[in-house]
Amino acid sequence: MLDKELLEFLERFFSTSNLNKLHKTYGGGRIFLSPIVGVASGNDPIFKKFKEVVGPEHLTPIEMWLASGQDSISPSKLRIVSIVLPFSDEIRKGSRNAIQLSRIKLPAEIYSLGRNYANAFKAETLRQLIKFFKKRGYKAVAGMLSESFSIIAKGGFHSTWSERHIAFAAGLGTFSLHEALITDLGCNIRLASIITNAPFKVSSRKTDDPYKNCLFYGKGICRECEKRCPGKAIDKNGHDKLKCYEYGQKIARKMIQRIGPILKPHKRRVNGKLRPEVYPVGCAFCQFDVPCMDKNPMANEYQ
Ligand code: B12
Ligand code: SF4
Ligand code: SF4
Repeated sequence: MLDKELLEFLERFFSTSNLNKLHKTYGGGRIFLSPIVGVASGNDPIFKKFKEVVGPEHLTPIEMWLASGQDSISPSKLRIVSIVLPFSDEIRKGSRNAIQLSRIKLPAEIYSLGRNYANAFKAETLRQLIKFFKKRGYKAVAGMLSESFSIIAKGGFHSTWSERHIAFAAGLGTFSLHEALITDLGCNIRLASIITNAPFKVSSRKTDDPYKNCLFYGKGICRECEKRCPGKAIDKNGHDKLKCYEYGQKIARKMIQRIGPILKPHKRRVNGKLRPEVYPVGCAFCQFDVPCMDKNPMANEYQ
């Protein structure tokens, strides 16, 4: 019953919120299509494993719950609802209009705008969900909104709450050659999550193999993401976060000159400290027009 109410609530919010709309100069259409959700249990041992595979700073759900000011509770009573936000077909089609400058390839402006507006919409979705739970007598906290959330930049990048790992725990998908999570709705998505004491049914994880949904790891074929990456950040050994970050910075410098006045600012905490506002505009060539863009290309292997 609660599961149904949650999905209806999200469906309504996604279709009515003005924050889920592009700027009118770009047609004012939807940024995200309808979401899907998965649920993990707070006592799933995988959350302890994440301290090894993400980093020791990565918080378990109970640690994030307590760090966000909630009272003590048995981890088995916590549920972590992970949400997949798929980009609209309009943005996916529009992404074919990449911009080739003399020295750099920029994503289509419509993608950069959608990616930039995504942060405000995700944050508002989580604030509305906290109210949704409160109204029904439950408590909820969102890692992304917590002061305990920080990106950790030490040589590479990780964080105290990795949405892809949370989504993996909730059975929504697996990692891949380009490192994005490939879900049933593909990899061209964004992710958010919320921790609650509401008694949701836990979703079953269809696989414990962290790379099952990628054609390269599953069948040794594809590597389309590698071909499409203008930052040379992907090869057969995986994704180079530093090269990816540096290419993204180059894009940001050029894209802000083009669409800066309609971008929204975003505040990030890095290594525990709030940084000055930034205007994220993304890149994501590796996620467009690839076999895993809007589906799980290994779905047949699950039967
Ligand atoms: C830091 C960061 C970055 C960094 C580093 C990215 C990275 N891969 O970690 C940089 C700046 C490079 C980056 C770039 C981008 N990012 Co980013 N980023 C983040 C952030 C803030 C934290 C990521 C994090 O904590 N990583 C942790 C590290 C450890 O993850 P990892 O190295 O990939 O983990 C590997 C190991 O754990 C390994 N593994 C080994 N053994 C085992 C065992 C088990 C059991 C498991 C489960 C895994 C596992 O599998 C993983 C993959 O190889 C998240 C937001 C969030 N709070 O989660 C967004 C996020 C990951 N980014 C996202 C996106 C969309 C992007 C971009 C496309 C940019 C853009 N918006 O246009 C690019 C794409 C880069 C890419 N190809 O992945 C999305 C991902 C959506 C998706 N489909 O997965 C996120 C989740 C943001 C969001 N809220 O939606 N990002
Ligand atoms: S494009 Fe192909 S190789 Fe790259 S992540 Fe997707 S399925 Fe894997
Ligand atoms: S986000 Fe851009 S630079 Fe990073 S891996 Fe994807 S295509 Fe390459």
